[in-house]
Amino acid sequence: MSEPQAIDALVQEFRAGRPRALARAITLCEAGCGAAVVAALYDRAGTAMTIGITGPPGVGKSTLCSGLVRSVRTVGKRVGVISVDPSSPFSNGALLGDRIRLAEHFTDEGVFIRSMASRGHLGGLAGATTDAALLMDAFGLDVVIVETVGAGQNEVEIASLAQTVIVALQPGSGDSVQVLKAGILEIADIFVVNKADHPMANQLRREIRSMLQIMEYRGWVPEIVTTQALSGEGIQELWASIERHAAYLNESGEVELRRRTRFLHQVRAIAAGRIRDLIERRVTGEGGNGDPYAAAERALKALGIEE
Ligand SMILES: Nc1nc2c(ncn2[C@@H]2O[C@H](COP(=O)(O)OP(=O)(O)O)[C@@H](O)[C@H]2O)c(=O)[nH]1
Ligand SMILES: [Mg+2]
Repeated sequence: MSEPQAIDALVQEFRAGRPRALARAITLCEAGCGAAVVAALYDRAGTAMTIGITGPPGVGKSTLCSGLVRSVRTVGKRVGVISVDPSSPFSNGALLGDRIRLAEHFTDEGVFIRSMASRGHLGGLAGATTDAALLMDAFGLDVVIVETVGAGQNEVEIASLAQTVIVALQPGSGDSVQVLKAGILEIADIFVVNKADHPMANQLRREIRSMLQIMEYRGWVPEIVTTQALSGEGIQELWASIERHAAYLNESGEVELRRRTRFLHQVRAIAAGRIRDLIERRVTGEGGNGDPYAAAERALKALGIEE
């Protein structure tokens, strides 16, 4: 089979609803070869509810995911989960944790679980993860949840990927204030204070609330939900909060704004990734000698980019 034929066959299987085709399509995107598949399936996407869960390692993101999956499944909807491996020294442990926490859903045909490395072809979440979320949407999954460790760039990127961003924090960790400062306040739609069985849970709630008071929100003001993900306590409230936020997005028309922002972000990431690759190849070819400004100028000129 030629490559276009193979893509056609894959797209057909995907349209027929075969989970294997979804898995293979995502693998292609991870390898940086997903453009044709995404192009063929793009018009099917746009109906899924997309939820991002971010926060420091160990706060209970995967356990929350698992609880949310349960909530979604009880109303008979199909759900996809993408766990993003931060490619850090934590990564193996984190990935294993994600899989253990989600284990009860592995045999459920209405649940599609995928772990991914965040350093894909295009770098960051913007590449393969965005494609994977889009493909799950196009596959007809009703809800897509993306779990990422809040480290650096990811927080901001998750905001352009998900309609509803959940920031999970845990009491007594001391890093909550640090986390709150690092651009999180701007992107969180819902704060989860997990591990409410911890004695400092109320203090964390207060900390978050006072931070929120400093912000000037227009429209949606982030809600704070307290959970014990392990026992399932508060998960219903979290789901209710997610639904309120979704309703707000629809009623206010902000859903369209977010969709456009996401589109722009994707286009920029894809184009920037291509340019980066081309420049890298060129500079490597030159051997990397001499004045870097002049070398950059030559590389841009070779790409036909001039100011
Ligand atoms: N005490 C307590 N532990 C929890 C709770 N939720 C999750 N955990 C535990 O916290 C640890 C990290 O959870 P995990 O979901 O893997 O965190 P992640 O790294 O943010 O995905 C696991 O041992 C969980 O069992 C909770 O509500 N209370
Ligand atoms: Mg996890």
